Amino acid sequence: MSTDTIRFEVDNGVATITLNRVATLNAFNDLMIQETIDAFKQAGRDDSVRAVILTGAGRGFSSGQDLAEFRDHKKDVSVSGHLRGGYHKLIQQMLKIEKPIIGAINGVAAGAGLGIALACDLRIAAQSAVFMLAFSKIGLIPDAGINWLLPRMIGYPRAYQMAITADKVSAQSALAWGMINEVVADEALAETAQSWGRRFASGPTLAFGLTKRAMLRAFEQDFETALEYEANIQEIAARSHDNVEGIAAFLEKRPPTFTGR
Ligand code: T3D
Repeated sequence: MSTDTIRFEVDNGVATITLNRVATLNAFNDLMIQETIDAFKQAGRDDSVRAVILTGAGRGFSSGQDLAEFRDHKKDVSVSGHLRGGYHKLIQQMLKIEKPIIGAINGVAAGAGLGIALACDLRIAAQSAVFMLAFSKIGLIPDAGINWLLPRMIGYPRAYQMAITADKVSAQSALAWGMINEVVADEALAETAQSWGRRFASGPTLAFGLTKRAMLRAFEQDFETALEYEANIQEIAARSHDNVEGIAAFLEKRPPTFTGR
């Protein structure tokens, strides 16, 4: 796996992917999209990894599509083809990984950078982070899954307002609107994210992953279908080591030792 534009580290069952094109506030060029996809694939394949953190190096999380590369691309690649071959594959990879993904939003998340932040399962933001749908400033519509994800999190009026004003939304407002899970002091972000990661990495990973599958699928299902689907998924969870261990630990009044299986 090449890591020219990202860093990839695994420690204590937690994989940390750091977007690392600091001079552009971690704008996504094609190489960074591909390397981030590969990093998520690696994190998904490695059984020792039981939680993933996505963050940015420097003062930005990600400023979205690299606009210099976008201008050059437009001559020979269709935008829709670029989205399908790049961001869509990255987001699909993130949704497919049945392990919790924590976005540690260290600075500005703009354009497709916000889309990738929203595709994380949980988000912790530094106090100084801002969220911005930059697209309308350059005559584009939101993409990278934002039209689907954002109105579900914060409601249509706020999502549409963010889209057509392209105003920056503070971390505190993002928290109040339900876009993120927690705001912490800037200097506490990395350790808070690692501590969440370690906590999830010692949990019942199979159940965490199946929960992600059931909840994401339920967005698309009617209630009856969702009930049926969760019953089938629970059947899988109920056959796991961690279910047996969890019940035994409860009855024996001791902490469980989950293996993730
Ligand atoms: O084909 C497809 O797939 C289409 C998909 C499109 C998806 C999209 O993401 S479209 C939206 C793209 N993103 C933007 O429009 C945001 C552009 N950036 C900004 O508006 C601002 O940089 C920020 C609000 C994010 C941050 O502002 P500020 O003042 O903190 O920083 P800055 O000075 O503007 O940026 C710092 C440097 O990063 C600067 O370079 P310099 O002058 O120091 O050499 C700036 O040019 C560079 N930079 C920031 N964003 C991008 C970028 N370079 C390339 N692409 C960027 N997106």
